[in-house]
Amino acid sequence: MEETLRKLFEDAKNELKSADNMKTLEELRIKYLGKKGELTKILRGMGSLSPEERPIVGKLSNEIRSEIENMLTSRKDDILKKEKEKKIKSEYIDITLPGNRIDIGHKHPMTKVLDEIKEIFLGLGFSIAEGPEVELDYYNFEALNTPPDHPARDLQDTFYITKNILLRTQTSPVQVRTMEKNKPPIKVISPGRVYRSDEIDATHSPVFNQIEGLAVDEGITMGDLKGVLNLFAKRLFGSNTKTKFRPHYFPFTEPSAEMDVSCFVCGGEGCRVCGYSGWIEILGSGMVHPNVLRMSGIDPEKYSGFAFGMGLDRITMLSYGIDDLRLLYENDLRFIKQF
Ligand code: 2NL
Repeated sequence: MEETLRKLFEDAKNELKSADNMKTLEELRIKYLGKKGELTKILRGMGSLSPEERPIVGKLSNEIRSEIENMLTSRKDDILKKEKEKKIKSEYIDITLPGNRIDIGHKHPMTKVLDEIKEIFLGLGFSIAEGPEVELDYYNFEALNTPPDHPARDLQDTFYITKNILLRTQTSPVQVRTMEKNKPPIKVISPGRVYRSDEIDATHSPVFNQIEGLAVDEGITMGDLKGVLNLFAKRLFGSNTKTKFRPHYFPFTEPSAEMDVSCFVCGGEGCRVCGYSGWIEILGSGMVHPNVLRMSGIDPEKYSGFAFGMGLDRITMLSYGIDDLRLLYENDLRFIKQF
């Protein structure tokens, strides 16, 4: 019996040594020391021992029990310590590692160009004026000296809401409202969405963006117009940019001119962007028609002004070499992310 006990002790020692988790350890405790465990099983046979042997076996079994208990405790401490180390290791954060890059958004290419243009005119003392996209026919056409038979008034081109209410086709109405409310000197630019009943293609969209400008004061001349727009072109497209003014017609300005800039891609040599002409048309402009000043309550005998208008979509496309207007409105991230 003594031998059986010693064998049990050896087995227990070996098994305990290789136990490496709490579950196994608990199973071993039950196996050896539990109520139905190995030790109890052996001690049941005590009855058959002689009175001399009994205390010896009793003592031995007690020693074995307390040895196993000690071993269990020390294994338990080891395992807990190891598990804790493992946990600490797995949760360790190296705060010196570079962080995960977060995809932050950025400005739409058209917003970038708009910001640049605003900055240029703000620097020249212009303020920014905004107004409604749903306008009265009066502000969009009538106050702008646009005769009823002018092609711009074609019902086909304009989104009319009622006979007198429409979606603005230009941002001039904002400037008319500015003239009505303010005395000269007036220097404003009016960026904003405008609408035309166009079929969508690579260069047309029923909604697009325009920036207009207006300066009214005593003694404003075509020289001021050219000076301001020259400087604008150099700031936006680079200091080597040359400008060219070609006579044109707008109902709201007289005289009127379109401005071309020397091609900022080829420098005037001729390339695909400028259609091999060396020049790119950028904006329309002119001296504000006396009728327009008068209708907004400004005396054309005392004051004069210049005005201009440009398509933000077109300028953005030219600046970034974008060949399809629809790309600016689809907001496909694969496209937008390139700017
Ligand atoms: C173009 C041409 C232009 C104006 C807009 C304007 C505004 C007032 C009075 C007179 Cl309140 N004129 N605006 C003048 C000339 C041209 O736009 O091609 N736009 C895309």
